[in-house]
Amino acid sequence: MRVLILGGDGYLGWPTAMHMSLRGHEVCVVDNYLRRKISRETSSEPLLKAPDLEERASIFNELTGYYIKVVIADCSIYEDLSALIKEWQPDTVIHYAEQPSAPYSMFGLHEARLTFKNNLDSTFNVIWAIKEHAPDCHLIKLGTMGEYGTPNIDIEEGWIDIQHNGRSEKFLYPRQAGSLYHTTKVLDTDLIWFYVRVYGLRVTDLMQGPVYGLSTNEANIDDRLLPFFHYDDIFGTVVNRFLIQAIVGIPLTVYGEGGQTRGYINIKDTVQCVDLAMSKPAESGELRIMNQFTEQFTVNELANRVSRVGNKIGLNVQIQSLKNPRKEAEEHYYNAKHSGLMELGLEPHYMTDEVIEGMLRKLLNYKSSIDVNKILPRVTW
Ligand code: USQ
Repeated sequence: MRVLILGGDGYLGWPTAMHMSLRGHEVCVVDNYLRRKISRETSSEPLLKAPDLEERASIFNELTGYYIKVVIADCSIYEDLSALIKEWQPDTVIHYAEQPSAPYSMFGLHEARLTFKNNLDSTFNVIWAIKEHAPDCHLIKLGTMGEYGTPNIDIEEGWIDIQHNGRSEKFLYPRQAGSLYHTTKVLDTDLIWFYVRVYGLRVTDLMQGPVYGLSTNEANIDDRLLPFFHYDDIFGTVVNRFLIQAIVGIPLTVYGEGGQTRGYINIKDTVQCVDLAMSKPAESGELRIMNQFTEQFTVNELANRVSRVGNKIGLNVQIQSLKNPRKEAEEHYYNAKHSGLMELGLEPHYMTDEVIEGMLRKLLNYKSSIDVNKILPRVTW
């Protein structure tokens, strides 16, 4: 297949590109280095400096013989994206080209506007470019479990049947996000659903929970191919942050009561899920929504696991509750369905003690690169 990956430089985009290329697909990645730029601007650089996208692709080519085409372009500029889709005629577009951080989106007006414009414009442009130039192409879009928030009822996979005054109808599951970033994903879903209804596009929207992990099978080939690993308060997700805190001896930063429950996924499974969605595409006129996580934990459970494993291997791991910098429920009901991807054949990599130990041991090699000033939360809302 011809696969176009938007946001191909990112934490998920780059490993996906390598995976698809090694599977024999023809892969083109697009990125405008926005993530690198705003990481620098907020002093939130990743643990290891990654070569730029062209260098990454050429290292990958030297080591594997496989070729990834690189285009440096901004998906929020319609003319650029549309010309690429017209010329390249992808069978699948994987859309990761969004600003992914909740704290960044809540930093201030500039960051909020950037998130809003970038995320909505990119999604709008990809929909239009596909509709105009490749209407049969399958769009795989990364949504987030955070679109649903933490409702006091079970979370379905995207859709819910509602009975009202003796009649029934199927609707998008109600959404109530907890940050502007998450809200842009809600708006994306509505936009996509509108265009699917009107123009019969084929779309899979993957509602992903927080991702963790340093590497994938493909990135293990060489350290220069590793995805970005953020542990800062803005781009670092909670598990990756706890791992780093365990290594440098900063008490694990549990926000508030720590009863916040989320569905977590190993980065290896993100790549696997996207591959499965691509191999079994949505029908024309279908918005297929699947919840992309493999197991759910509270923040306290995560902290206890990391601390138990860290202490077992000789680290001195403490846990400390900080005043929650976010407005979110700290004790709540949470039961989210996630059978769609399992039915497609997902074989999960669960967060076992061995997996946590493996990540800690690998990160210990980079201990001297950790900047302890990047850890405590700076953004509140
Ligand atoms: N948390 C802590 N301590 C920390 C960091 C986070 O207790 O040091 C808590 C947060 O308050 C939250 C939970 O851990 O309750 C998850 O936080 P997170 O920073 O790992 O995840 P979040 O901000 O929700 O966003 C991340 C990704 C985003 C993705 C989302 C999936 O950055 O791109 O969409 O995970 S989800 O959370 O399901 O919406």
